[in-house]
Amino acid sequence: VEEDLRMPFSHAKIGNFFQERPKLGNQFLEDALLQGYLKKHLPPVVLKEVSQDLDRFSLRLVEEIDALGRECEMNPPKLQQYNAWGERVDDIVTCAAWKKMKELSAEEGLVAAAYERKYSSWSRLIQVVKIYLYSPSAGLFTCPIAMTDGAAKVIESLGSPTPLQAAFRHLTARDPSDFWTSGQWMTERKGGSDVAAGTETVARLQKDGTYTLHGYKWFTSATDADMTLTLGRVIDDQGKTVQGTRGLSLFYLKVRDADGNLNGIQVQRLKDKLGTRQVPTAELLLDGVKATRISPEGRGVASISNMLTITRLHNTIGAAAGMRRVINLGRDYAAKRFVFGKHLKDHPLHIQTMARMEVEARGAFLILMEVARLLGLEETDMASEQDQHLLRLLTPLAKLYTGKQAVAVISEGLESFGGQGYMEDTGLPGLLRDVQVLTIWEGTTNILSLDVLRSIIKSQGQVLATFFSAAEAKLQVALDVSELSKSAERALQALQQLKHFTNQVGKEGESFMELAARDFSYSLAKIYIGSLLLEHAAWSGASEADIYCAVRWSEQDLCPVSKAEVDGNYSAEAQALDKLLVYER
Ligand code: UCC
Ligand code: FAD
Repeated sequence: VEEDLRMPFSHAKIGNFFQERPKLGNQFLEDALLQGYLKKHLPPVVLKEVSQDLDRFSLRLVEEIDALGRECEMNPPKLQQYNAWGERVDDIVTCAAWKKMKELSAEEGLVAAAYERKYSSWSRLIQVVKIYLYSPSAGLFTCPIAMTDGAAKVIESLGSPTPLQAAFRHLTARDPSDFWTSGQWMTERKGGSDVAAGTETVARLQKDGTYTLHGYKWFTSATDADMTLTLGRVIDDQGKTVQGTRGLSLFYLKVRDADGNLNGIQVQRLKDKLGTRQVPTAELLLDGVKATRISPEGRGVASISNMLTITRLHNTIGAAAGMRRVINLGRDYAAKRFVFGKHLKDHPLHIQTMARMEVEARGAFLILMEVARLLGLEETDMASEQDQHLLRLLTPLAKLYTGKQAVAVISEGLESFGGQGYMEDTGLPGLLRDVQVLTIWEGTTNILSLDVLRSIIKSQGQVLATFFSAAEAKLQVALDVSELSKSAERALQALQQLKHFTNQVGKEGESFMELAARDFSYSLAKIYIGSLLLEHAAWSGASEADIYCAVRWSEQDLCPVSKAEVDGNYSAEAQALDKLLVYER
């Protein structure tokens, strides 16, 4: 024994110190802002019932679901194209944990809760909170959940016509044996952003009024789905189609027939991806797929936009939840890791770094709640015209802003574990791999910045006017609280700068606003999140941390578009110089 103590690294020994690992705790109970938000907004009876469910579900996450998520990561799907006898089968083989995720998603009502409307206008927000807790443990099953939710929304908004009633029942089922997931097939080789120019798929009318689809879908995620919504161009007897967005219609199809055979679909290959490896994402040849047209001819994009609203909200959930998870694990680790004579949590510089991450994560959470709250109002016919305008604007805004910030925060989060943050078997690198996609799918940052402009232009400025009055009303509340008044004033100044900027726009050339779109969207997001943080901090039940967070947020440049304009970033000259800079050889 004595010799062992003297020589800890001899023979088979590998030293006596083993770092205690970060532990996943009850994510509901550990989330002060989430608890505060629910307390502030939900009626007490609803709060009590919902809190019990979220507490129970969070325990299930720790005890069961988190390990399943890890299993999905370790056992990515495979494509079995041929069977032993050489027949083409195109089976997408997923692991048992992925299948279990489907079952428990139904059991927990992760889609159903939004459509049962048990809690009236709060139903949507409560569903979103549950998925927010689930997301980082879900092994990316949140991807099919998002599309399933989006498909249910499209069907509901079409008034659940007869051929779709059964599909709606399956998408919103709580019985795992009845539950269906949906895909969302929009992207073709020529374009995922420019869907109008990129869609080559044609739809041929059949005698019975259905269609057959012929085309090639370049990205289809969670392709093990039961059904999908997709876009195609109706082709007439002369073989002619209408080009552009006016030629696109929306179709519904089942992926397999009653015997389990693929419905005119060939799975060409599975994508080899940076992240989201848990999700089967495939290239599909549509070779006479039987489908039903569910939008008027030429209204495909407008009709699928309801799906985009939902999936973009889910993207925001993924971003906010990923940030929260890495911080919660990081702060547990900081209480365990001992360096330079004290725990990491006692090194002020380390905690400053984490506090900055926390500010971003809290901002993302509040804008997520705001979109969910507004959507809940809209879905229960309780939304005013202003609420609807705000929902249209904040949906792309929240997606583009939080997606981008989540990449930065989660990257910083990995660093907070030092070398261990880079080690696959800690499970941490997957968080970073998976977050990168949030800026790309469901519309890239630039495309969504242009969508923000589209929403403003289409409403003839009403969307923007609503934004100004909503942000201002929130800031006025904070103005009356002494600890917050200076920050509220700063945010009001930023709002004034933004107003000034938008008043100038009319005088500028055509490309000016296009060049300003991203900075403009960031300014809207920063100001609105600031107003949400300040409003929350002004609540009588707010904590000292809530107040500090709101103050910190307001210290940043909340209106970057103004400074960039003064610097001439959006001029025709800058446009030419940007090109010169990028292409200099
Ligand atoms: O990427 C995918 C991933 C699947 C996985 C899901 C996971 C979710 C998160 C999970 C978290 C862990 S699926 C593919 C997603 N693809 C996109 O997002 C496409 C990106 N591109 C765009 O968004 C473009 O802006 C397009 C495709 C919408 C532009 O198309 P058009 O045809 O050029 O657009 P138009 O002409 O501007 O719009 C046509 C109509 C107009 O209505 P009308 O005709 O009444 O004036 C628009 O107002 O569609 C309406 N519209 C919208 N309405 C267009 N966008 C919207 C919108 N966002 N909301 C409401
Ligand atoms: P492009 O449009 O070629 O964009 C390239 C770059 O150009 C981007 O930075 C973009 O911001 C920029 N850009 C494009 N147009 C403009 C403009 N007008 N102004 C300024 N900048 C511009 N699609 C589906 O339909 N279903 C799915 O299930 C699905 N799953 C996916 C899963 C994964 C893992 C990934 C990575 C993608 C998936 N996609 C899916 C596709 C995804 O939606 C598209 O890749 C995305 O919308 C971008 O389209 P694109 O690839 O054609 O890029």
